[in-house]
Amino acid sequence: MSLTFQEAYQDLRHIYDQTRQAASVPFTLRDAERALAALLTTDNLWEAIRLSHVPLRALSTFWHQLIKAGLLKAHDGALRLTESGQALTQALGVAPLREATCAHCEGRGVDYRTLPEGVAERFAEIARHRPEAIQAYDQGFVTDATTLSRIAFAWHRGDLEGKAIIVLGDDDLMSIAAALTGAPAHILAIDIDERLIQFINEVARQEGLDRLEAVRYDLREPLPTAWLRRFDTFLTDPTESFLGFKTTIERGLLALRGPGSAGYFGLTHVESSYEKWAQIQRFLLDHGAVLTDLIDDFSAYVNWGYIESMRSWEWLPTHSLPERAWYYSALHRIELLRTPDLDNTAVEGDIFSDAEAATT
Ligand code: SPD
Repeated sequence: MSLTFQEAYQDLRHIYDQTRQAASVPFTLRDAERALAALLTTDNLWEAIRLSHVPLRALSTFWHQLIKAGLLKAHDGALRLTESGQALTQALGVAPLREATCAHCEGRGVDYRTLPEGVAERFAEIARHRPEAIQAYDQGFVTDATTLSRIAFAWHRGDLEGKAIIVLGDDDLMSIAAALTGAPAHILAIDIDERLIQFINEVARQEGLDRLEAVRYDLREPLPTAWLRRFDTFLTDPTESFLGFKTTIERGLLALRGPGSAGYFGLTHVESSYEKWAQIQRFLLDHGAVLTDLIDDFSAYVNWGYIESMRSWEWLPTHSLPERAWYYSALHRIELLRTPDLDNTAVEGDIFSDAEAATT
């Protein structure tokens, strides 16, 4: 079967329109192209999510439309383009993806092995005993290599040594990794989860990390006065509903001393479209923060234990548990150019879901 470009484009355009109608979240023709390229690269559903870089809400709807049109088959955790599906991609000129990730740094651009001797090993031993990730707070922690690389990156950028650090939400145990380096002046970890607070404080006591403390705090509450404009650097990896994300970043900005202070956060493709990325970037610029670094796929997440009860499970056209990491986020660094003008008020409502939320 062969198709002209015009015919193929018309078919794709129809599926794209149906997807947009059915999903009612942002989805672009470029997203459709990325999703098709991923399907040409792998037949594993989780790998297709990782490679597509398209929010799962829209991606799963697109797959369903391809299946309806006889272009894709889903079976036993596998997604395979049919002969017609392959003819469509060929006529459109879509090519399989060619990953060119650096094998040594895994694409992060920093080497955590440059951290002082023993830090990585001590961190790995401590992290073995961490609390399980729970769905109630949208937890899902990153690999040890990721946490250590975030700290190496912050050090590399001059945001660690001699600095006062605040970690907003710390299931990734960034506060512990930072403290193990001995570089920061002080580290405060805040989290709503009492299990994490106890764990971090117990580690600080046992390991003699006297510059590290953890305090229970719900980000929906105003930031306590004692933490306002006291820190040089914030580290966080927020839940990605726009409200949850904005609330976390606002608290982080409020905690920073002022111009020259820096913040780090992660943002995914799985739960955030480029429209949401743009909304976040506008918010940051409006509050005096400039984006200085963005490294996609920097953070790799360990598969959490509630895959089958996350909201996107039922969107998938075929079901099998992932066997390797599939959920990644882009590391962002921002720096303040001026003191942000922000309210420090309580936030009401659901901070864990929006139309694009997929893993909560
Ligand atoms: N729900 C499981 C994964 C949650 C990870 N939260 C952080 C997302 C990256 N900003």
